[in-house]
Amino acid sequence: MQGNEWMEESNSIYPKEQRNNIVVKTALIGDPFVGKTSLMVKYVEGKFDEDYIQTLGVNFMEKNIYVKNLEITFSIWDLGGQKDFVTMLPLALSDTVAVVFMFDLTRKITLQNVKEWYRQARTYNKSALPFLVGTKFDGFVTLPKEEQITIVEQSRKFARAMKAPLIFCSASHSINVQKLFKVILAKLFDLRVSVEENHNVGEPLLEWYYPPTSPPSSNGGSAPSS
Ligand SMILES: Nc1nc2c(ncn2[C@@H]2O[C@H](COP(=O)(O)OP(=O)(O)OP(=O)(O)O)[C@@H](O)[C@H]2O)c(=O)[nH]1
Ligand SMILES: [Mg+2]
Repeated sequence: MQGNEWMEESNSIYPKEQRNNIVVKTALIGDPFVGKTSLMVKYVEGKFDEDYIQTLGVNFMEKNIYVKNLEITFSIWDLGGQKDFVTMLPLALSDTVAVVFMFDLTRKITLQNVKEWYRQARTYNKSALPFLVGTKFDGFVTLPKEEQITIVEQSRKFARAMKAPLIFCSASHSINVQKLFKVILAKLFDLRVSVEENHNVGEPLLEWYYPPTSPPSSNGGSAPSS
């Protein structure tokens, strides 16, 4: 599928009555301050705010995508990372089809903590597809090279264990935000999309084939058949 076949609401050429709607509930999970709310707001509203407003409980936002006459409503559920809100995991995860486990690329502990988030999430939802997302790539590139390499290796290890695509992004610098949601749809619906992988350390990683295959062809990646 070519990128220009994905459209935002204002561009839909199909009248509402001719569209089929499908809701894709996606949950954003991870430690406080990793940038869950920022990613959601950036994707839905295209905005970024440097100020931190802690999420109390669970928030959600919606965004429509059009693929031909199919209307896909992303229903994005953003759970506050403070331990107290773990009681709301069942709500965030009920009927969820994709879980994005998020960590801050500049704070290693937040990656270690993904293990516990994953364990908890799996007790409430065993079927949702997992995704591993490293945030604040703009800060990550300022770290010493050796540290970047360690973080890349550790995050690949986690992604392999979770059988999850691995994506580094930055909400502040608009890196891989749209692509993350494209990859989610591609994995969920086994679609071919024009999202190329990136395996280069020091660049925003985008490794979404699982199990890993040979490097993507020059005309872009395609979804695996399994
Ligand atoms: N430099 C940089 N800062 C970011 C990025 N994404 C988020 N931030 C900042 O990180 C802080 C925390 O972001 P939030 O999105 O509120 O974090 P959260 O994960 O929702 O936090 P909780 O609601 O407490 O769970 C804010 O000050 C954001 O501006 C990014 O890509 N780059
Ligand atoms: Mg938040």
